[in-house]
Amino acid sequence: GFLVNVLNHETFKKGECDTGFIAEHPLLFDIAPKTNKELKVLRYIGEKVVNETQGDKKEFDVPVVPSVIRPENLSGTKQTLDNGGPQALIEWIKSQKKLLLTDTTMRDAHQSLMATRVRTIDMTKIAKATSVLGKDLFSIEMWGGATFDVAYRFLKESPWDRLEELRRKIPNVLFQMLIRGSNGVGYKNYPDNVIRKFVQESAASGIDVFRIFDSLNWLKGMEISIDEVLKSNKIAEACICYTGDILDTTRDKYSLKYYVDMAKSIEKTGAHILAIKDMAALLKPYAAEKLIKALKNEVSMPIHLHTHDTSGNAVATVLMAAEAGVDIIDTAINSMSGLTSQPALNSVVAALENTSRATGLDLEAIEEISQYWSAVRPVYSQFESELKSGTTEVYKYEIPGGQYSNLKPQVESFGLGHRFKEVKEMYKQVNEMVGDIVKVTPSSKMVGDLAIFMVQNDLTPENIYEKGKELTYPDSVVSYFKGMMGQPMGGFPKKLQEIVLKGEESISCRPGEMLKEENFDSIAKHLEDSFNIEPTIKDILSFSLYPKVFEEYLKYISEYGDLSRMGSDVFFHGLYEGETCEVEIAEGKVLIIKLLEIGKLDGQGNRRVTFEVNGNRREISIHDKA
Ligand code: 3PY
Ligand code: ZN
Repeated sequence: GFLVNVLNHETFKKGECDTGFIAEHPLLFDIAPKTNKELKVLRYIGEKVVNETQGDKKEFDVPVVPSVIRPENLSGTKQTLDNGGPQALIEWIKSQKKLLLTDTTMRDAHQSLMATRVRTIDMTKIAKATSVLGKDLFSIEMWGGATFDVAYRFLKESPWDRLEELRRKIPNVLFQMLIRGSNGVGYKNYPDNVIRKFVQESAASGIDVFRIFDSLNWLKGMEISIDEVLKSNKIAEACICYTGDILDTTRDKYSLKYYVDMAKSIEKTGAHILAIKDMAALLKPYAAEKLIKALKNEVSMPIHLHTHDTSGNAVATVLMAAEAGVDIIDTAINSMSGLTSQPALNSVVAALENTSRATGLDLEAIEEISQYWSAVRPVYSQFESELKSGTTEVYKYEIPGGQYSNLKPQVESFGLGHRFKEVKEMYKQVNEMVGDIVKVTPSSKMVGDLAIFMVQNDLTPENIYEKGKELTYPDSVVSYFKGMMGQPMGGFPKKLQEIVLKGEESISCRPGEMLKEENFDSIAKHLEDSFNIEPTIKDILSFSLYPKVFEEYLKYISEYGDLSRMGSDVFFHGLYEGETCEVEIAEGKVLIIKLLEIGKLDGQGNRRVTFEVNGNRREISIHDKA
């Protein structure tokens, strides 16, 4: 199989060869990949087509990146913060009549719509255009929450590289991240020195606004993060997580007074901005008006509202909040908005044009960004939920947007797909059993885990105290009842706590006071010894947060290389026979790869996969796992 090599040879093309040509060029017969990097890329694509797609792939439109010219010294909210510090930014926010907008497309939108799978390359392609066409945004939420571990776990790329690359390409708009207080970007409490170092490194790498929350609205769980953000001279945005319904007077645990009191406590911490984090889309339009009005009267910090559109009511909620004087609103670019994602950015801009709260964003400009994302989205369709329209079911179940798109696959992984409705009903009942709590990562995961466990073991809120006595509960449930997620408002239900803990003690202090400091030097040594790398502090932090996930990532890239510059259609869907793609294997070094043939199964259970790489024929053998 050297014909392609012959046909593409420069000498052959020029017609300067005679009968000695083939004999004089032994390399023509060489069909093994030339470099290690090339081999790794071909092996990745080979594995994908042999063991996943069998070469079946539909055509995807190429997303059009709007061409823009960035004016010199384009300055925005980032410069207001960098030049004047947090106080200058806060004064600036307070002096604005317009409704300020955050664009969550690169974080919560895809976390809530497609299981957090959007890859860095799809963000960096549109980054420069976003910096110009979206220059009047207040901030871009593009980091934190689940994006950190998913980047390593499923996308095999470094979240730190994403942050730094986007920062280089968007120098003018504030970058915002979501941090789960003492749970960092993880699902459990971490030692204080991990949280502090993580905040420092995130700030140094480009994060300006830290949205900090505690999954039980327990202020102590946010203390360390707030303190470290203040020390870093960045913006501390502390959250009230919204749950229940302040319009429903029969549910009085989470009343207007509860939220106002919490806001006042937050103000005392020195945090700069107050966020209302409506992670489950429970804040109805008239409740938003009531809440924002009350908070505006009681605290002087700017207020930033975060909500989801699961019910279909979110734009109405945004407009009512705007009427009531909210300062900043979270929205997502239209083609990435709605349903479990944020309310539609472009629609809010349009709705407020020619009103006193007009946003100052250019509708035509952001429409171009929307078209880009609408072409990106189909590549990720396998990660989308089946939800096709808004549902008022959320008001009943109180399942957060990010969890909504993940719960179904999680339930299916337990073989309980056919009992999904039961699990959702149980989610509601479990919430009552564990004390009617705020549900957001990781407390929401705990409620979900227990709901699945109950359905799996045929437990009910009535029979659990007998039937569930001897059972071992999921880790998250044990951790919650031990106090390792913090303290829920109103305390733990004692009877349930006893059967879960089986005599083990629970704590009432801040978990960070009990956890041993992480030893960064010994992690560095471990990484050096085991993976032959010179670990950076970012590597050390990633290991501290997710030891197993980070190690698996390192192993993966040593086997397949850094695939972050491979197009997402190829990364997820491989190639079809005859298709050509370009993969950048290093800055400026591009391989033009064509899949020629997926060969027949041989006696060893392997298939020969034939490519053309930069005009040369290449063959590799891939084991067929089927
Ligand atoms: C997260 O913690 O990732 C969330 O988005 C919670 O709403
Ligand atoms: Zn959210």
